[in-house]
Amino acid sequence: MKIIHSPRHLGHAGHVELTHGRIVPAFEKPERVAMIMKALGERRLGLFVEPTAHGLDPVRRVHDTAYVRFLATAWELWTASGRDNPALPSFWRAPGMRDIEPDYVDGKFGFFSFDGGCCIVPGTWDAVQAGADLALTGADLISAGERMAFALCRPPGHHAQQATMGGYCFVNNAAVAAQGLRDRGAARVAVLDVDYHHGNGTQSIFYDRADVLVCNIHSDPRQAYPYFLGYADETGAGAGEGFNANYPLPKGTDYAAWSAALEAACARLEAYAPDALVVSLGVDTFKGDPISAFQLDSPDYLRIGARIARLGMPTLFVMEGGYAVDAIGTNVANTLEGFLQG
Ligand code: SP5
Ligand code: ZN
Repeated sequence: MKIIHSPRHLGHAGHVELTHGRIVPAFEKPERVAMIMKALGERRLGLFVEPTAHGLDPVRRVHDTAYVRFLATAWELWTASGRDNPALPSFWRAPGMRDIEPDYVDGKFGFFSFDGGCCIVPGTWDAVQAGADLALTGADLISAGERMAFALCRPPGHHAQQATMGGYCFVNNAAVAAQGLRDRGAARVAVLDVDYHHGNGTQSIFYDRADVLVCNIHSDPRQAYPYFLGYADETGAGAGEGFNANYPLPKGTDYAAWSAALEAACARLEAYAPDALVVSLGVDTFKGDPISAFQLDSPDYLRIGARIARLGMPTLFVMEGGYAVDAIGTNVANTLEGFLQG
């Protein structure tokens, strides 16, 4: 297995988030990657490789041009407005308001975000671009015939929509990879999102398409972030009707109930028979996660990996959430080892 990584994620550091009505140090921090690399290295689970540059065209295949322009210039605009602290939005659009990108930077931050989880610091955009390159390098490997690969993306991506950042996510790495696989000749691609939080961005990007099946297992939006998407009745629209599947689960869900949802998702994936599978791998389903409320334990991730392997599909794992830093390495390594042995 190739583990695609880059030190450029380190530029996205020292940032904050809006949580519990307070500005706090971000849960999504650089140590997450260090712990994963350490566990994967110690267990000799694969070969570490760096990405090749793919530019921004493949990012624009799933994100609006104006949004990509905003991300590329956000820090520059922020400092030009006289501030040098980590940048966060304070204003958001609501239904009924105009769909016009404002000129002033604070308006742009609100226009292109849906929460206070996406803080921009000087190195954020470089880290985000590197993340997209990791995902695309993973797509290259799978297209070239590898059975599996792991793109160790940071920051994560699955909450990022066509023109909106949120939930620590700026560019939707899994969506970039899925589209990249399509563009490399896969007729059908599936995304399986096992992060604790619903992957609203990935769902939204592919919602009206039949060529990318999106399956999400996550905490019920009635109780959990991102609150406004992820219900079971969201099954796709237009040509995409029937090609989105949500499995919302209550807070406190343990592996018995979680794995039943995985079984249901696997049945959908098998029926779809894609040419490639992208797994949005969040391990914030872990019982010790500081911002989540499922009850999975570390050995459960071995079973998850093995079950996904049994699908028999060329599989690209893309890193998403997981905030119990002490356990994140074990949980990610278990998932990948479970796959390799399964
Ligand atoms: C990629 C990813 O996992 N993003 C997650 C973004 C979550 N942001 C909102 C979290 C709200 C947490 N509330 C915590 C209550 C725990 N005491
Ligand atoms: Zn998450």
